[in-house]
Amino acid sequence: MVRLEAVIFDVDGTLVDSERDGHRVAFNAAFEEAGLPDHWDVPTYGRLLRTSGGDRRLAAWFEETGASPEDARELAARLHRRKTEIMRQVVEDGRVQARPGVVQLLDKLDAHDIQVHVATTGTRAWVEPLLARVFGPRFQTVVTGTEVTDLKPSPAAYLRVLELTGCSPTATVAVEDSANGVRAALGAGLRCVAASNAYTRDDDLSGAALVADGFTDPALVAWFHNRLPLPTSQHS
Ligand code: XBP
Ligand code: MG
Repeated sequence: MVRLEAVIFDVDGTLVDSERDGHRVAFNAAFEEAGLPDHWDVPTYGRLLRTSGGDRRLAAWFEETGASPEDARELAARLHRRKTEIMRQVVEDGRVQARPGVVQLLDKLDAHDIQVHVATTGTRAWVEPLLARVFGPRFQTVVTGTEVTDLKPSPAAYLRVLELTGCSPTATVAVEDSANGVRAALGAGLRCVAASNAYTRDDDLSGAALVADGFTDPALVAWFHNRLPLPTSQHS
């Protein structure tokens, strides 16, 4: 079995439960502030999550509800700027938390000197403060949707992490929550462990090496445990 050297984590829905009570709330606040009648309830937002990236999600919504492509793009860009500011505040207020079991996994990886990196399609302006607040300075490389123009399911963010770190794809695993994320990881030549959540329970995650219910799922804990390097004392 190949031993692990690095793990690359997705953020939204994977490291943190950020969609329903974080991004969705920020989008709705931006609609309200702009005097728009739009409002995304929990199931509607679940459907819209199939489009990666907040500004693209907004543009798809405005087109779907009758705007021309040009108007939809312009309105989406404006609203997304404000949504990003609101999301920063949501993060600062401590309203986005780590998923149960994530910190324990990160501690275990750290204890075995496994590198941890991030590949997300979210915007750097809220990703950085979120990672700092919830996890501290653990992640060595962070690639966001601000640096890569092709969002998941494109493998671009993962390829960029591999390029920046020089990690070998065969000794690296991605951790994702969604169909778009699993496709992105596989497209970069990585194995992927999927930790689904309430929004992605019915996604097609079948390309993943393991599909778990979350980070406390014994199957996920065992999967990582079995691939950790032996403690230094047992090497000799
Ligand atoms: C997550 C996203 C993100 C967030 C919103 O996808 O699509 O766009 O929903 O963040 P993944 P922004 O978990 O696959 O990276 O509004 O900053 O885009
Ligand atoms: Mg995700």
